Amino acid sequence: MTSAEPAEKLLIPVLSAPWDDTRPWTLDTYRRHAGYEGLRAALAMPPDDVIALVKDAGLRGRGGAGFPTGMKWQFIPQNDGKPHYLVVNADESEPGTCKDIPLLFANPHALIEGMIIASYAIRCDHAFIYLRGEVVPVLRRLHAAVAEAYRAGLLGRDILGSGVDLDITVHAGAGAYICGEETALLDSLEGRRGQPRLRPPFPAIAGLYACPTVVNNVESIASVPAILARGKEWFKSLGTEKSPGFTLYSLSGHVTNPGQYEAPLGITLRQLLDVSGGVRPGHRLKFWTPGGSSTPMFTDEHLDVPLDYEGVGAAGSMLGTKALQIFDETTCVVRAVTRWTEFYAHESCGKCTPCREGTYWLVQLLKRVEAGEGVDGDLEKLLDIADNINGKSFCALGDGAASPIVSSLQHFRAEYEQHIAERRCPFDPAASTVWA
Ligand code: L3W
Ligand code: SF4
Repeated sequence: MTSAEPAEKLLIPVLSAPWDDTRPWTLDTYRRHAGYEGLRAALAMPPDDVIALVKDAGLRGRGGAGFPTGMKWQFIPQNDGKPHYLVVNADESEPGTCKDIPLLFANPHALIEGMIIASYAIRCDHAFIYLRGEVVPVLRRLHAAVAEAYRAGLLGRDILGSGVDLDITVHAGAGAYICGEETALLDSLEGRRGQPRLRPPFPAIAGLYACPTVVNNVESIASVPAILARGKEWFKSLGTEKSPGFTLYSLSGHVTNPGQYEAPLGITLRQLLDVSGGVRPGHRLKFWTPGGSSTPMFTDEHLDVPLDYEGVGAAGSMLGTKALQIFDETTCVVRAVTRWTEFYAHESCGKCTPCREGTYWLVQLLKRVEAGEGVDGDLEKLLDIADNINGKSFCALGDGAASPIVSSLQHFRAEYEQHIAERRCPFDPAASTVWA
């Protein structure tokens, strides 16, 4: 993949292929796009071969951490006499991340087909979708698609005459970001307050109701049918050697055409901006996140970083959820980081002291710097608090809260200092359309 290729050739619609078709959420439309062919291929193979295929294809988790999906499935013990569960993490809430919800709204059968395949592979007969509770239209659509799949003999007893059984329960969360952390999600699904559990044991050993459980992101599971239908070599021909395949990038903020762009892993922001019409007219890129606000920010120096797990990691950040939030030169970085930090302070579950107390103090300091009331030493205090959260919190939310502060001070320390020295914010808030 090179910048010399025409922009539109860089896109590869797989999950998004039916999105512009008539009523793409229906079974009929999904079938017109080869829907449920991957399932037929899977049911013709022994379950272990399905796991091996997904592992050999190199599919990596699309929820943020990039953990190999097939390997996670392989961790499920066999012949242990316990029920096995599949839980799909559809609690998409990371700031800037908008790929699972649009995928579910437009194409719910891709997830359902993937869930049947994954459940068959790990020998599970009851799977769950934990959906972000605020998105009621998606909840309704998922319920309708699951009901349609039952009517078509794709769920329930003896799926397509294979002897395989599967029930799917759709569960709506109650609006807490922390319930996107896999063990907090499991607690919430069990009816308890959603707070992270100590790991290990990982859910693969003791997950839902203390039974072996695979927790996968929506996009990870929805990507499986195409691998079964088209083969692992096709999948590996896309992307990079260590990050193969296609994926959904969400572009938001100061771009001409925000939205979801499906492309091979390893594409660059420069190429995605070419496809999406670029930064809004008359403006230039100032900073951006490669994977949501939890991932260290990049600047215009990082336009050619390959957006795969290794490329982004080598450049000092994380691919995360592939949420590319774009900010132009009208954006005050202190203001942006303050808004994100308020989010983390609000969403901190309170279980551990570094995050519960630290995020509160970060907000107090940031707000006073933003308001032009900062004093000498505030930036050192910010870094000190961030250092006491990072790597010392119970779960990744704490690290995510520290990340924008550390990276923004690394790239834009002079802008913070200007707020303190001039005792005011040097930016016009009305000029930036993002942070109203
Ligand atoms: C069995 C082992 N399983 C690891 C499994 C583990 C999990 C997966 C990845 O955080 C990141 C975070 C956010 N035996 C295992 C094992 N596993 N070792 O592999 O685990 P881990 O700990 O590397 O990551 P995590 O705790 O799942 C996810 C980042 O994603 N993020 C934001 C995410 C937000 C969303 C959203 O809104 N949809 O996903 C952004 O960067 O910071 O680093 O399943 O059980 N030995
Ligand atoms: Fe809760 Fe924050 Fe600690 Fe995670 S890091 S357990 S969200 S207090």
